[in-house]
Amino acid sequence: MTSLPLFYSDEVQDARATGKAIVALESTIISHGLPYPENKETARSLEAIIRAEGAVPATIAIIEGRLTIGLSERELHLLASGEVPVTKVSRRDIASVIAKGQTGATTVAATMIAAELAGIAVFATGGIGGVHRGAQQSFDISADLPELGRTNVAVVSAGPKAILDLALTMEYLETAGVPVIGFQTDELPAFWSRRSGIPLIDQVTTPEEMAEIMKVKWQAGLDGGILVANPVPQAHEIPADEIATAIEAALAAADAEGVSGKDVTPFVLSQMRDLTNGKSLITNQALVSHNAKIAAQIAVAYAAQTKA
Ligand code: PSU
Ligand code: MN
Repeated sequence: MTSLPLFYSDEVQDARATGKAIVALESTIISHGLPYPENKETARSLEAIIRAEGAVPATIAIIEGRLTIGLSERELHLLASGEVPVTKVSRRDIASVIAKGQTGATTVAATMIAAELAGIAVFATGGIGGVHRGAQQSFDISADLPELGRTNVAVVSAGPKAILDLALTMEYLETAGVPVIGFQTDELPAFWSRRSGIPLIDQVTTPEEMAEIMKVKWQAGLDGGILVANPVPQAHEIPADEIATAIEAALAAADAEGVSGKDVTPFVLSQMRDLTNGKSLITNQALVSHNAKIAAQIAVAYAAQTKA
């Protein structure tokens, strides 16, 4: 058993006590993925979407050294506004940020760790990190991937971010034993786009089917996460050929400025907003909202199927 202390909001604490479905939300997307004030509005609206489906949202972050599950208005503002320095926290950074009493926003990897500790089985995000283009040289592979290989949480996302090498990301996930399951799709979605050209061999059409796979996997002791691949709704998608030029320009800018390490993803996402005149931001918000909705439905189904 771990002794890493968790600090719950009243709403999440109550949901735990009564066995209600809970959906984890990450906070890097708030602090480093979206601009202020859209980030704060998106964070609150994701929580509302989850409640409307009959589940309870648990946004996760490290607030002044406390690993916090469910954020207050003040805590959310702290992360969104940039009034205090907010560290981007992946698995590597958790211990240090807690030990120093700092405030940090959790990535997919760090949010998965906290969610598993809190007994939360479903987590909604935008797009996971993955194998970067040119990783053969740079070695840039997101810590989200090994985490999916070891931590028991189902992550609902619109695929890996399209700035990545999607084919190599799929190879990594296969090696790590991570099921990648299309939610009502037979193709890997590519974040802003519904299609990537990469077929998925595994798919479900309902939240109940998804919950059944989670149950079988974890009851069998097959540890590790599940990637639920949920495409952005048609009305908000930017087709792959339309966004390809912007992606290449954004990656070239990162290269030219020598951006590396954990700064790459936030830098490229903000370049994308400028290069698409804000269109990528609207799509990003739409896809996260849709993921939150499907994640809540899966969490409700999973809670019903695993009730003692
Ligand atoms: N999804 C989004 N926007 C984001 C992210 C995901 O729509 O900003 C964040 C997640 O927190 C993810 C992180 O874990 O980007 C990946 O960062 P890196 O490539 O450095 O591992
Ligand atoms: Mn990286």
